[in-house]
Amino acid sequence: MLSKLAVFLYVVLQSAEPVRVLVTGAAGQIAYSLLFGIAKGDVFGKDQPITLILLDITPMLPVLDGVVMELQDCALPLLREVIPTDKEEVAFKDLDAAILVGSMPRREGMERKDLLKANVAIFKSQGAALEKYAKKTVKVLVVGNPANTNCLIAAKSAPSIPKENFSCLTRLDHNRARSQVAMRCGVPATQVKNVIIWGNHSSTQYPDVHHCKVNMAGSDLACFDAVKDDDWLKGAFISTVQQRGAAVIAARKLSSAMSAAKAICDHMRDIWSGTPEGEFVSMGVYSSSNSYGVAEDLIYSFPVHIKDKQWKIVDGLAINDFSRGKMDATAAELVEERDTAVTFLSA
Ligand SMILES: NC(=O)c1ccc[n+]([C@@H]2O[C@H](COP(=O)([O-])OP(=O)(O)OC[C@H]3O[C@@H](n4cnc5c(N)ncnc54)[C@H](O)[C@@H]3O)[C@@H](O)[C@H]2O)c1
Ligand SMILES: *[C@@H]1O[C@H](CO)[C@@H](O)[C@H](O)[C@H]1NC(C)=O
Ligand SMILES: CC(=O)N[C@H]1CO[C@H](CO)[C@@H](O)[C@@H]1O
Repeated sequence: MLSKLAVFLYVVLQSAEPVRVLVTGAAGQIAYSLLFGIAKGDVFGKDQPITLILLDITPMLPVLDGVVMELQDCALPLLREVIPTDKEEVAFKDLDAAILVGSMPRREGMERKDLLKANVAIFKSQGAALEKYAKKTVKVLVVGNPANTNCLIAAKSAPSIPKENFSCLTRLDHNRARSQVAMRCGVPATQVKNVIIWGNHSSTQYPDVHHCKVNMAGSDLACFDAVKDDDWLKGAFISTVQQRGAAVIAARKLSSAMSAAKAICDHMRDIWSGTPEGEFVSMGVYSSSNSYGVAEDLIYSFPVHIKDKQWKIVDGLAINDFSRGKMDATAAELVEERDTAVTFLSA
């Protein structure tokens, strides 16, 4: 009886303890949509209090103050504290989750190599700050581009945090693929499951529907049987998903922000609470065991199941020649980018 009471009290007190969540690039446009989603409980649960830590660069501190005011003005029940800062030692302290959105953007005339070098410097420093200040159980999600390689650099710079605790965002691409199929079939996106994004978050990514199921009129159909247009699935569908980011920029004159924020919430929520039985999602994760013949020591987007805050690559999916070529091409791009990035890491 007494011990049951103790367990009950322990659970109540535990859940009253806020999770400490960092968002970097917090004065930017993705963060503007993202922070509200997190603060209202979409990610860590409807009963979980939150302390939000907002990191941006020094010139953005005045903007960050405006973001803090708006968060306060939302009068949200779960938001216990908001801490704006430009200092890594404040930002990374005792973190439960870190969402790294800020990165160096491409400027007019900037060489690709120089851009990569600037990002390696940022993610090396933030990785070292995770190592030094965050909890060892911290879950790190990298969004800032080049997301896969930035994530790898952060993980390498935080050797005492398990590499499995680092992931990068390809959920936006995953959601785009899911929605394209759903619209084609005239069903809600929730009736489409198990699309896969393989590889880099770039136009070489491979949106794969060979294992995707569409629920129509009460039964699960293979995607190819539901869509009944193989040419579209092997052609325009793939290029639409690959080019979607560019299409949004062309139309909006700004990059995807609302949909990116939604995808970040989906990704971190699934890490926290798991994926439904029989379903998988796409995440950029550390490739360590040659799964699906992908080179080791990359952050590569795979299909994963998540349970008890652990992800596992879904294994045993059949890969045909069409898929193989596309999976290898996006891996080759990441190998090349990694090999350049690590030369900057040791510099
Ligand atoms: N992986 C994905 O699916 C995906 C999707 C959309 C956007 N992105 C990427 O997300 C990033 C953010 O996009 P956005 O639209 O919010 O950009 P944004 O320019 O509106 O905001 C970025 C913010 O990051 C800040 N920042 C820059 N360097 C920083 C540093 N070292 N520490 C902390 N903050 C820093 C900037 O000051 C700015 O406030 C971009 O790199 C974008 O390419 C990734
Ligand atoms: C991988 O994808 C990122 C994000 O779109 C991009 O910035 C990077 O250039 C890509 N890598 C290569 C080597 O093309
Ligand atoms: C997502 C994930 O793999 N989380 C792991 C992070 O590291 C701790 C150990 O420090 C594990 O217990 C988590 O499962």
